[in-house]
Amino acid sequence: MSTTTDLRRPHASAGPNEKSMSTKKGNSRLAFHPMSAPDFIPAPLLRELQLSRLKTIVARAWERVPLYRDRLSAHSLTPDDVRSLEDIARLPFTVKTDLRDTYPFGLFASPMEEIVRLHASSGTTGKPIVVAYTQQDVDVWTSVMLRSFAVCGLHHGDIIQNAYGYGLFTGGLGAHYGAEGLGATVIPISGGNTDRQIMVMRDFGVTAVCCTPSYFLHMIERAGQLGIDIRELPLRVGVFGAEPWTGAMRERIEALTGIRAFDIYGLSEIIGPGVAIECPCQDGLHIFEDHFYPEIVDPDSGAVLPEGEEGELVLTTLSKFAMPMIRYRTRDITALLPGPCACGRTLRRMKRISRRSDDMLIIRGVNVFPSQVESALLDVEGTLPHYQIILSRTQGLDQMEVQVEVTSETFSDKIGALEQLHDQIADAVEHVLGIRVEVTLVEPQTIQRSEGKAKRVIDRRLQS
Ligand code: DLL
Repeated sequence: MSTTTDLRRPHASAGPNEKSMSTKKGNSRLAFHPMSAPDFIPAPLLRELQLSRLKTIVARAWERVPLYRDRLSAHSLTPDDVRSLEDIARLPFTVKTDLRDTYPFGLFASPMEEIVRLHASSGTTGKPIVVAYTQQDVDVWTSVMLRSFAVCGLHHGDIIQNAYGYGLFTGGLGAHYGAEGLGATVIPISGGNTDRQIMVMRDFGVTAVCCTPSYFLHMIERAGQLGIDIRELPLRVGVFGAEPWTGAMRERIEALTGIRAFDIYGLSEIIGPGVAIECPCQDGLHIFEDHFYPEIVDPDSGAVLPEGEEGELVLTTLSKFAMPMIRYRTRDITALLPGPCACGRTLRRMKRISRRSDDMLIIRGVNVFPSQVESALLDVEGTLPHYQIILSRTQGLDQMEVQVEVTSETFSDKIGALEQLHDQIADAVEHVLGIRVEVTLVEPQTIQRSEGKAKRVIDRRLQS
């Protein structure tokens, strides 16, 4: 198949809804980047490309990684059993503990001389997981990040403040290479030192910022304290990800700053950021399916679910050489959205990820996700969406407390107003969760700010 020629010829223009790229801060230029051509690849061609890449990657994993060979053999499979894309459902899953059990290099399919980069992601417990890249893998990563930025309407001439952490975390370097590949000007500021972030944003004429949504919220707040209104700055795009955030949080961010806020998704095991990105239609995230094959499975049975149904995202890397991942269980809950997107991209979309299957808290028998609390809080005026969930256990019974920061104006109001706000929040949370939980209003600036992924839950149940 002559994919190269086809992939490089854009056969569709940026879709009709892309005019919605105009923000209060003016229009984005919609130059088409040639690297974005695969975003518009016709579905039959894409399926052909995926199958040929899948065959190659399964054969590579079989030949070079004992864990994959053993697992396929245990299912009486060989790479020759992959004859169609549907056959992927016959392959065994890979899970996070496989990376831990083979720590540090047991899943590598390339010799160290061919590996040009290692990243690692620390879990809450135990050893980190280590991921590897050949030069070709880094190039693929750069290309999907470049395409992600292009989808957000960024191009050369943009000044991108990259406040994702640089280091073992994939966010910093992933975004960095993609932005440079695009020809934009990158400011590799990394996370932290919020006052300096705001000074740079203002003084350098930054047009786009990359960081976690919770950190951007903190920047907005700090800018306000420093007397800087982000609406007055040239900033027009935010590329936010690495943690769950709700649609309501996006609306709040956009309303406070006048920028367009895009959701970007990825995970170290698959490549880092750049697995999927929202387009200006803001109706789901397009998955870069030419490199990552998505399935949705029932988190309990592992059965593949039909399009539109919510379940656990399973991803297979189609082009990763150093560390192929076959049917990796992400634990992230989403659904593949049916139908084409108005933007004209043919890449399938997934719903934004609001939760992980392992984020679920069970409080007095009721399933609770932190994102449900966030959406309830965003419905109530007078709070900042800075919150934390504290779990404890009294006499064997689980207790959940939601600590919520109120705005300084509300805090200085009369006691009566605070009581009213407290009851409003308690009602809103009860409405969403179905159980009454303790709500505590706390003074502005009391909940610790994150410079990366926010820590929403403090679980003291085992200490109580
Ligand atoms: O967080 C990679 C990344 C960096 C993505 C910068 C986006 C931007 P990990 O540290 O391995 O990698 O964490 C991956 O973070 O399985 C999700 O649970 C969560 N996550 C990442 N992006 C999103 C998002 C990076 N947009 C884990 N929405 C994933 C919700 C997200 N959760």
